[in-house]
Amino acid sequence: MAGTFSITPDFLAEHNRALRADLEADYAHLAKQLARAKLDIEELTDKLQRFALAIPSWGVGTGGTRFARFPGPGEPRDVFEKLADCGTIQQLCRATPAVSLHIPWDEPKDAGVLRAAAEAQGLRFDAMNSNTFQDQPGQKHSYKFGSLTHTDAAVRAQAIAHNLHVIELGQRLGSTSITVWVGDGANFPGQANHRAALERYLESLRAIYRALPPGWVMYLEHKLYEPAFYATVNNDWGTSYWCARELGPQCRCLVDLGHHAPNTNIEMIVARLVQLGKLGGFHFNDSKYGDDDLDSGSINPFQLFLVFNELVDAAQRDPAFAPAYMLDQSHNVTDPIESLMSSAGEVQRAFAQALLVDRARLAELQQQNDALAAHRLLKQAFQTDVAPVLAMLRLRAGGAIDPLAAFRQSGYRAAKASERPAAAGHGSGIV
Ligand code: AFD
Ligand code: MN
Ligand code: MN
Repeated sequence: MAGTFSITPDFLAEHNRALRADLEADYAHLAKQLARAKLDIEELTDKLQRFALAIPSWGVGTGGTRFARFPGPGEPRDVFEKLADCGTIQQLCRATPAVSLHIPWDEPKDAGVLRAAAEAQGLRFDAMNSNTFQDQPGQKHSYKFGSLTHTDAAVRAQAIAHNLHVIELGQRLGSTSITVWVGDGANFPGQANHRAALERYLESLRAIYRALPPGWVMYLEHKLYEPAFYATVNNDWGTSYWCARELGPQCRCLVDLGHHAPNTNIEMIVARLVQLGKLGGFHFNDSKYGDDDLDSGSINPFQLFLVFNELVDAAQRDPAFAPAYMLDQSHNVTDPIESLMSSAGEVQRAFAQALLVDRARLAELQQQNDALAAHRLLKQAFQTDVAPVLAMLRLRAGGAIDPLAAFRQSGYRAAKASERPAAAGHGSGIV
């Protein structure tokens, strides 16, 4: 169960007292700057207030690579300790009120107890994640050669049954969606029949889709490669779109920023999926070479901005447009809580900057084919320092003006290190 240390409201108030005057001055300055462009800072702050990002339960532990994992002190050892860390992130950042669970890693003994523990932390459960990319103790069939697409119907049935269990558990936890990502694919040309594997994938997905309760959404997460290095069954957005369309209205596509070839124009994929009515949600992270799972905004913040530029455009055309936002990162060399807080801020920042784009003016410039002026318009929004808005949001919502500094000063990690002596064998490895 969760330990006893938690950051107190008094500590937070003290932290904020020291930074408040500077923040107010910066906020007032930005308000003037934005007013010159006919933008109301309070309107911007209000729109951002409604932005929510889910934390992946597996993100609060140290990740790892195929080579090694270097655990940090005080890592959570079970789902309750993960919730405590997620609650702390939300306490300081006020942008992450939801947690995305991975089953069976987070399988609870009693769903009601887990749900109550989340509520006590001010958290709700976002998308449930099924796991058929590794074998679980005691399972009858191995996923070594695939799960939902396996050549043996008995293996497929086992993988389908797992997904049905995850949906049923999610219902008891108050979740309303499931994300299906499988590692199924091939390492050798000739190993698999590409068409037959995709047919089996769709057939298995149909069985899961039929079990979706009303109001639930199933997200399909495509991935170019890894763990299969020659071919992956759901390898790109086109395949993902086709499957989602075949399945029906309760199925949509999820875009993980790391699951594309280098230099792919991801914002265009986002625009296409929006246009086709199948954009479901995101896994935010950043990458340099592949599925690196680096911290959001650490490598290519402009790309993140351009993704949000499409999302803001979509929301303007359709006010009901509401994709699910989640972080999906692997923290190998940082304190995971710090990385998740910093990344939540980066995603919020990209959204805030995208909200600054004068869309009517942009449309005019596009109509006139004024390429440079149109580009400058986007750049101006991207280069605006919106940090005071993000900090003010946190302050007003009861969070920390500077979450990282507050976290470091609070002694949270040291307290958890003594409350949570390391448990052997925990951890998710590559995420
Ligand atoms: C994978 C995918 C997917 C999955 C996760 C598991 O991004 O989101 O749930 O990692 O760790 O690469
Ligand atoms: Mn992902
Ligand atoms: Mn990934």
